[in-house]
Amino acid sequence: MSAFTQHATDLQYRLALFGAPPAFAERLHVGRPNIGNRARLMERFDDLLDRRWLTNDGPYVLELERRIAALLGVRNVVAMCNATVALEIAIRALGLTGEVIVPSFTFVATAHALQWQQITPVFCDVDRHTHNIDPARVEELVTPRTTGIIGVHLWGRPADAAALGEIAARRRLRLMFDAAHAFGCSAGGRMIGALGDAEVFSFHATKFLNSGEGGAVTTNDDELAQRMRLMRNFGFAGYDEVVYVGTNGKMNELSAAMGLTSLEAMDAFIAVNRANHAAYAAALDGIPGLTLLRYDDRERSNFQYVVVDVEEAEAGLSRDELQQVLQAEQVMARRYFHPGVHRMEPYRSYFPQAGRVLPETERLTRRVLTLPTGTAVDAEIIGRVCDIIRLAVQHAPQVRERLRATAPASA
Ligand code: T4K
Repeated sequence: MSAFTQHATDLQYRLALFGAPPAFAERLHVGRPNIGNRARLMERFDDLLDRRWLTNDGPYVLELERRIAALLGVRNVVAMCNATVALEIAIRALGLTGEVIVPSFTFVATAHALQWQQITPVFCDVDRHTHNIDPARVEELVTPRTTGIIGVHLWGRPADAAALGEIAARRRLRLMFDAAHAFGCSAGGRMIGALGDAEVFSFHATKFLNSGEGGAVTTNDDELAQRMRLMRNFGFAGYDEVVYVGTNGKMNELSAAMGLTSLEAMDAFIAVNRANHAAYAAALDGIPGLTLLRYDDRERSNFQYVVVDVEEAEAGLSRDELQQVLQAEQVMARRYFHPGVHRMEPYRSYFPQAGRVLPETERLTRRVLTLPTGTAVDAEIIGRVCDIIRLAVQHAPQVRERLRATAPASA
């Protein structure tokens, strides 16, 4: 048998792309929810069913708000049905209009929450290393129509609140943060939650703190909090007195019960995520072209995202090729946040040239791959995921050839 045939035979037994059985019998997801103490959750469900109080500022919602406020060291926590509605309400309560500066390297909801209210998101480039909005690029985007800036703490790593705060104060803009990823994380040693005028957290099933669906706005501004409380409840100030245009942004009791249970397991979730991150760091070490995004040791982090940067020239495979290899093995690695919000509708029609001023965003959306973590994953699984990656990179030319040969004709 020639060396080449031997090679091909090996891969045939080792990678699903070449016909081997997938490494995992079931799909391994990036966003597998962490549950916490199931018995305690069931107790809470029983209790709320017994009391027949299911929503509208129920005791579990109030308890969740109180406990989050204490943990984050912020005066007000306004729980909501999800972070997208929380963003919309915070944006409206802050009086934002016209144009608001946001990164494009984020989940689409950050921009949609503005556009939904006829406010134009003006996309700002991000920093190559932090992946967060680049304060040096913000000021050139300010126009007479600009009313605010929304920073995103991407992957739970804090945006530069000091630099953004300085610009906002000087240009008389409101500043808020999309902190959807950042529950339990700190900035400059203080828990994220009291930065800018308001911060918005997500408690979606895939998030670090999970209430099924849910979110919250946190702020030290009591008046703003009061406005948001009214807005999330149709604007009702009493049984039949409405003082604002409002919506229904309330969190229900089942979600709050889940959120409280999740909150109680927070330290355990962090320990698992941290260990998973360390296992990835060890297992990916030395694979050419792959760099694991690190969390700052001086800050508190939830380690909820395992983010890998793929340098195609060194790995011999592009991020997309690596994703295809992994998906064949049932590892559902994700391309967050590809292709960038500016390349999604309606923004790509509104601003077809936006990519020209977003070179770092465009670069990252081609390189970043997010891998599975959380309580559904352990060091053994991570070892197997990384073995697949290592093997694929070692045999990059054959893998690339195989991918090309098996690609659908239209691709
Ligand atoms: N701002 C930022 C920066 C955000 O990242 C997000 C949300 C928001 C604002 C808005 O927050 P919310 O309004 O959602 O509270 C997911 C989440 O749906 C979304 O919440 C999240 N960001 C985003 C980063 O990821 P998708 O469409 O990419 O994935 P999804 O929901 O299909 O879940 C990923 C995988 O997780 C699934 O393929 C399977 C697995 N999964 C998912 C769910 C829901 C499970 O195993 N169990 C589950 O219950 O958006």
